[in-house]
Formats: sequence, structure tokens, C-alpha cells
Amino acid sequence: MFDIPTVLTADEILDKAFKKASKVDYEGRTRLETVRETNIAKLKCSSDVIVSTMGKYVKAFPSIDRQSPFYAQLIDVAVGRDKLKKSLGAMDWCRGNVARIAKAATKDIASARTIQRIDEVRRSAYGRMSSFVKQVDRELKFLAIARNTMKKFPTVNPDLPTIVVAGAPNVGKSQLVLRISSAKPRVAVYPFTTQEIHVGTFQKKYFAYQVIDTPGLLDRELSERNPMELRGILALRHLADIVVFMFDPTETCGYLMEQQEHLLATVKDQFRDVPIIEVENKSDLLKTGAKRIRISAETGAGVDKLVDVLVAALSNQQRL
Ligand SMILES: Nc1nc2c(ncn2[C@@H]2O[C@H](COP(=O)(O)OP(=O)(O)O)[C@@H](O)[C@H]2O)c(=O)[nH]1
Ligand SMILES: [Mg+2]
Repeated sequence: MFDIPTVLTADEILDKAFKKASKVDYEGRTRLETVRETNIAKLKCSSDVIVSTMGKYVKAFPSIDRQSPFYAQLIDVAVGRDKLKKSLGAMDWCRGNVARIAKAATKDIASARTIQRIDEVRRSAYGRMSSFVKQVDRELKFLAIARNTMKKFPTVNPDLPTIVVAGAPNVGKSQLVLRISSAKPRVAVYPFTTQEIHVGTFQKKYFAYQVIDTPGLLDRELSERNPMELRGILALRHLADIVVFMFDPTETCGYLMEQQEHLLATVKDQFRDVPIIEVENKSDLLKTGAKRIRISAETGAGVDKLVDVLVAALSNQQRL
């Protein structure tokens, strides 16, 4: 989801900076001038690499304050809001110091009278620049991990009216999402589950809607989750404008209705602000007398009506 460049370690950044600087050379009229200008250019080159590399990281990481609540919560749970801010702050701190050192050393070199003195100033500046970069190695390593985590975040559109499908495994959630999506649902990874979620979209009367199948997230009791997993799952609350809770009254899914009812109760408890529509699937096999919308995701029976109900409920919400 987030397109952030690879984050190098302190040693790799220094390597890159000094290697590039080592290739710099300058032909002066005298030996002193040659050494002076070459070293000034080396300092500029190496500090530019460090300053711009770290600047690139600061720019590339999304500002958590400007994210939708869904992504803000995912970043906070999976990466850590404060740690991310602090690590990016450390980049700015380091860049500032490196630029300052290079600038001061350039001034010293410009007024130095001997080759030896010039070498001394440049070497000491390199040493101090290295030391600042090494001091943020931990933060760089943290950012590298954060980048890999955030890159894998599912791409969803937080601005689209969104239907989240919940229910026990094998009740027919994927089948439903597949059936109501206009194109093949996109497969995405969601942190905190090993299963893939499916993100579909469809249009109704010129408006687009998003429908998300959430295996591994809303298909077992939330009380079994550790607190971090739970917070990660609950990020979905910010995304879901409506939840379809799907039952399989045939129980061929492997879960008794009683267990499915209990799962619904825990989802209701955690998604208090989100309307939940209860649906019974597999009506081609069994129709119960319950007052729920009945569909067959397999044959398509009742699915159009369900979509109408969902769209009507969502457009009522938009008007509020
Ligand atoms: N007879 C029947 N089978 C269904 C229906 N919907 C899904 N299934 C079957 O139930 C199984 C689980 O469906 P799936 O969509 O993968 O369930 P999920 O785990 O909730 O995503 C599959 O074998 C489907 O073919 C239905 O309406 N009728
Ligand atoms: Mg599924």
C-alpha cells in the first residue's frame, strides 16, 4: 500500500556517501588548490548523500496524522505511532547535524594553509558525520522494518462506502463477495492474520461501493485474540459502514448455529457503532423460519435484494 523506498542501515548509508565522495576529483592550478577544492567537493558530496537519503525517508513515510482513521490505526498497532514519529525525528536531527558539520568544515578548509591541515579537517568531519549517522542506526533499522510492514498493508479505499462481511469459516463469505463484485476481488494481506482478505467493488446507480471478505479476522471469537491483534482487527471498525453477518443454518460449515450466534454477539459487542445486517446463506439447501434475509451465494438467489438493502442502508447513512 505505502510506497516507501528501502531503508539502508547506518553503515550502508556511510558506504554509499563516502564511496561516491571518493570518486570526486578536481584539477586546480596548484597542488594546494587541487587538494582544497577536491576535499570541499568530497565533503559536499558525502553530506549531500546522507542529507538527501534521510530526507527521502522522512518524506516517503506517510504522516500518520493525515491518514484516514483506518490506516492511522493500522500504522499505530502494527508499527507504533510514537516510535515512527521519533525515528523520523531522529532522521531530521541527524541530517541537520551532518549538514552543519560539512558547512563548518568547508569554511575551515577554505582558510587552511596546508595540505596536511586540509586532510585533517576533512578526516575529522568524516568522523563526526559518521558518528551522527551511527547514532541513528537503531532508528534506521526500525524504519526498515516499518517500511516492510506498511508496504504490505491492504490497499482499500477508506472513502468508499464499505461493506464488511463477517461470519464463521465456510459459511459462504468469499462466495458472496465474489458474486456481488463487478470484477474479481483483489487479494490482499492484512496484518494479524495469515489468511488473505478479498476486496471487491461494485457500482449501483453510478455510485461505487467496496465489499470486504475478512477471513481470519471476524470469523472467530474476538475474546481469543491478544490485545494487539484485537486492536488491529478493530481498525476495520473505521472502515466498515455496514457489516453483513452471515449464518449458515445448514451447519455444513462445521459450526453449530449456537456457535455462530455467539460469534455474532461478540462482533456486535465490538462493532457497536456499525449497523449489522444478518443474513442466512445456503438457502438452496435449507430455509429456516428466522426473520433474516435469506440468500444463496451459490445460486445467486436473494443476492440482488440483499445488495438493494445494503445500498439503501448506506445511502441513508451518507445523508446523515
Ligand atoms: N449449497 C451452497 N453452498 C454454498 C453456498 N455458499 C457457499 N457455499 C459453499 O460453502 C463452502 C464455503 O464457502 P466460502 O465462500 O469459501 O466460505 P467462507 O469461508 O465463509 O469464505 C464452499 O464449498 C462453497 O461452495 C450456498 O449458498 N449454497
Ligand atoms: Mg473465505
